[in-house]
Amino acid sequence: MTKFRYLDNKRLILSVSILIPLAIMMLLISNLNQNVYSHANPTSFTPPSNSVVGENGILPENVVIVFSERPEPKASYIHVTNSDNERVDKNDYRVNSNNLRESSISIDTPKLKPGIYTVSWLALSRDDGHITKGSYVFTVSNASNRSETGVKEMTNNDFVNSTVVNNVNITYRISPFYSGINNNFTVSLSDLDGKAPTNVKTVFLVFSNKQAGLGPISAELTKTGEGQYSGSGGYLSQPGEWDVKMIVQRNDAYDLNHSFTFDIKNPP
Ligand SMILES: [Cu+2]
Repeated sequence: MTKFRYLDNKRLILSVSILIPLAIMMLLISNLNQNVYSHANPTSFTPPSNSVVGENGILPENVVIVFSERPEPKASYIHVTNSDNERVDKNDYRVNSNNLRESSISIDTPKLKPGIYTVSWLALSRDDGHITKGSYVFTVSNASNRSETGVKEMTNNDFVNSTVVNNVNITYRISPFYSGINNNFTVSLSDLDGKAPTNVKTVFLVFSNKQAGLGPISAELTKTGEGQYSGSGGYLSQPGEWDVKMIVQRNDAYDLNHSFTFDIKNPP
């Protein structure tokens, strides 16, 4: 009995002495992988984010997304939806056998009427097992609706709100504030003494519509004046409730973060 126990202990000590360094090594390797690859992030979109297609009569037949890591085809997806949240893709998600980081889906092109389309994607990385997701929008136009007939006659329906975050006044406006069309987004920043802050690097708006399963859709605004940041796009591609996160990145200061929610309707 004692002899067996002695042997067991010896075996235990031996296995621990091998397993612990092995576990530490594996931990180090997995950390290293994370630092080098950091999830399956998209590196390119076709059609590109916020692009206008169809003006020359040519419609995109596929949506192609290239990632920084290999998406697992059984668990990853791309969905393309119109502004009524109807799928306009052919549900044939695949990964390119010649480039395992490139995934695509076919578009049912007869369904591509002029309007705003949302591409929503999810990628389970085969390289580190992490899930990433997001959305972006593109516009289908044609020669006849190029001037977006009807927009000018729309009644003024702007969404305007103000807040103070870390002693910075923030006023934000969405115009004309209808879903499924291009909206203008403006953010105005001022200190409590009314001056424009000089340490602002970038202003981002990140849009999500949980009911429709859209987002996060990220939009970087452009500086258009002292303390003025704006951009335009079809980010609010569908009606309903949207959550928006505003992130103001600053030099030598923490980000300013502000979240807001609203309900948006289709144009009348
Ligand atoms: Cu990762």
